[in-house]
Amino acid sequence: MLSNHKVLGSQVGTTYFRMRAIIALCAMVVAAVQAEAGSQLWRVEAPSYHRVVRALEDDGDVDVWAGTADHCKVLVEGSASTRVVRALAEADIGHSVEVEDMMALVEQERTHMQERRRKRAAQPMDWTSYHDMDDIEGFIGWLNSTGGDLVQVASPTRSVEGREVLVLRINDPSSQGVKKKKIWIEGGIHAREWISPAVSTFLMYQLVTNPEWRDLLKVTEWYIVPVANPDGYQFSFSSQSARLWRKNRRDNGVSERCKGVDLNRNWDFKWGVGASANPCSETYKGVNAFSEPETFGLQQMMRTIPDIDLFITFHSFGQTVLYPWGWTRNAPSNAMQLKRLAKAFTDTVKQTSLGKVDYDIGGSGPLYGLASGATDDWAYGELGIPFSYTIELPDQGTHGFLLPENRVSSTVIESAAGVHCMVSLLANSGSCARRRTRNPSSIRFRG
Ligand code: 0X9
Ligand code: ZN
Repeated sequence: MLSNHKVLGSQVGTTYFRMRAIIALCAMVVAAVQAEAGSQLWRVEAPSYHRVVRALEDDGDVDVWAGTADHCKVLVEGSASTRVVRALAEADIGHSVEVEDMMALVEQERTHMQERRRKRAAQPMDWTSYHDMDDIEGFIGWLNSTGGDLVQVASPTRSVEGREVLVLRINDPSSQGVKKKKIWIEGGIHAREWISPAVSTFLMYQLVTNPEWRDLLKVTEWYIVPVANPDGYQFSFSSQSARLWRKNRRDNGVSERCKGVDLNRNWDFKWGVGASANPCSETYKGVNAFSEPETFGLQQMMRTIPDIDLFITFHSFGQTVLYPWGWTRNAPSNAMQLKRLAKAFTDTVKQTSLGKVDYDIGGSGPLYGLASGATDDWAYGELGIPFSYTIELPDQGTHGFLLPENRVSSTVIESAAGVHCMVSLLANSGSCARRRTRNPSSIRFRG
């Protein structure tokens, strides 16, 4: 299955990178959770950080999907509905039902996907549809053999269910003697956010196959984790009732419904603030920081790479670039620079989408409410990576996690352009470099 003849040398733990033959994943037989009928999306007239909403979330009665300063959107299962109504009424908080039958939307998505699949030629990977772990693993195998010296594949850890958590290093060994900027990209830590692995795999594809990215590769080296939560991701493909799964697949010894740890509450930085101790909650932090093999293994590998310059984790949804901190509302010391680099992303996306896709920028704590144990805070606070972001990909809530497949290609293209600009600016090379040659037509002559 794995051979060792393409081993990365000095600065990274050598056991990590191994030539990887294309292997089919062993089909995991998963006992599907039957989501209760009657899951609804509610608008609640209080922010997500309101005491009552927080308590309901901690108890696993609601799953907070989005929010502003005056309201939030929460998913409520049929069986929890009476409890939620009572708790909101007692606190005099209004609510209304926005989506009567969430499962009907999931079913609609599935039907569309099946129709598209029937029409399309047998094609293992593309960015006009979503792909499960089999397809992604196959694609990584293909990239590894196509990319030659540019690509190395590491498997620093296995998931709870035994899947490999893969990391691709993309580096041009022919350009030596340059101090390269190091970029770590994380995708798919939340299972249901399918657009995230799509963007991460597209970035790999661009770096390896697109000549326009070659100049950037002379001055940068990349580490890309396409799916940090492979068990949860694969599970979310397994049935309609599993489509909205967020956590990993840890058996917490409670019930099928209460499986899983939120891997984005499990990193060891101010672990526990704004996260739940209840296994049934969507934001369950685990029994201790780094209790999960997925997060533990990834942090171990990240620590072996000195001086990472930029960290990005792709999530959805919300169209927002978030920078630290998430554990406090205080601004980080280099907030100005963080905002500036974030703007390179958002401006480029706006331009590439011809004005259609507009992102917000802000601190995680102030914009999304306090939540600790996320990768971005750990990367920034523990590793000292100066530029650390969570990018909440489209949309702004129309489809939410169920972003239609016909939005995949535009989203990956716009996001890749945004990342290209950020990295060009950081490495001072390429499309967004600081010292750009002036466009002669923009030079004005007097007289
Ligand atoms: O809550 C999260 O984990 C992220 N949002 S999501 O809707 N994709 O689940 C935001 C994480 C922001 N970062 C920190 N809170 N540190
Ligand atoms: Zn997420």
